[in-house]
Amino acid sequence: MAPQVLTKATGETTSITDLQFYKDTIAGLTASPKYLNSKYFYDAHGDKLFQDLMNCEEYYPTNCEMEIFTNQTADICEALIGNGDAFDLIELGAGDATKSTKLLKYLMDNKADFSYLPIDISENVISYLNMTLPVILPGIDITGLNGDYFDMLKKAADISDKRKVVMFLGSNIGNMPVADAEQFCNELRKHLSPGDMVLIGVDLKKNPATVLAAYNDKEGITKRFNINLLERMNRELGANFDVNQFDHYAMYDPETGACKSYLVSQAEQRVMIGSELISFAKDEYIYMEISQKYTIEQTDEMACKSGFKPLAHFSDSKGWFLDAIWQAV
Ligand code: AVJ
Repeated sequence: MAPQVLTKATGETTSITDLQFYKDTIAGLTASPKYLNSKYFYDAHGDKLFQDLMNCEEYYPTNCEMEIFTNQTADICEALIGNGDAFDLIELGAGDATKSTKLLKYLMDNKADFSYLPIDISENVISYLNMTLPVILPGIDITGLNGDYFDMLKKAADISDKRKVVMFLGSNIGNMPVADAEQFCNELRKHLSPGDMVLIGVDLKKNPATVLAAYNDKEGITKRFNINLLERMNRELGANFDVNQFDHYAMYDPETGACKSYLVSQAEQRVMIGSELISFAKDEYIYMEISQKYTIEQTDEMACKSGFKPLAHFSDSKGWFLDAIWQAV
């Protein structure tokens, strides 16, 4: 994207490489109540903080899904291979692909006929994968795509007409409220053909204290992860947030399965973003992220409602996380 020049109130200029980030930020911070989109957490700093989170004691989803992919690799892969027709293995939000590498290795070892197309919103992630995966998995056919999921899915369909297997792991689906998740599954189905598959990772409802602890870790990594978005605005949009004036608040509602994160203004304060003045009252919050939890039954329902048939369920030994295979009907 061509850099855009933003003139600040002071007359100084900053160049903005991501105009959509700017527009979404202003829309969210001028709304009432204020909100930001958690998809912007993942710049290079955010990627690193998420790595730290995955290694932190309370954050269980990654370990659970890793256990599933480690102990049930063959069953999962054989289901995806099906009758053996060539396929495009597309991964939405690939991250560092640690989990999918388990599957990719099995597929390579068993000479499955597939191409791997990781899609990620982070350019940083895609260039990393394009560079490192061919070293870890010599001979892998990989084409990393940097951009929005559905734009890149369209591109993937243009590249080849092979059958598609779409992976959406790590409970990334949880970053949408339920209605949006249903809408997302409908949209995903529209980009696929009958027989195509989805491998989706979903964090399950469980002891509320366990869920809350994962989003309210003692070390404060989740807090830094949220605060990083304000720092990213300072870096990329020339904003002047004093991040010490914000605290992190996480909550989990076991009835709805919604786990939400907020940043709360510790004082009455004003922030400039370009020429835009944003005022915060003391205790005013910014709604930062939802991490929705489901029951297995709810995920089956979501599949059926959006034109898929649930084919298989894979769970970890604690029953905390689900990887499901859905087939487009
Ligand atoms: C990467 C979206 C699955 O919601 O659990 C971790 C991101 N946020 N801690 C999640 C996250 C706070 C994570 N996902």
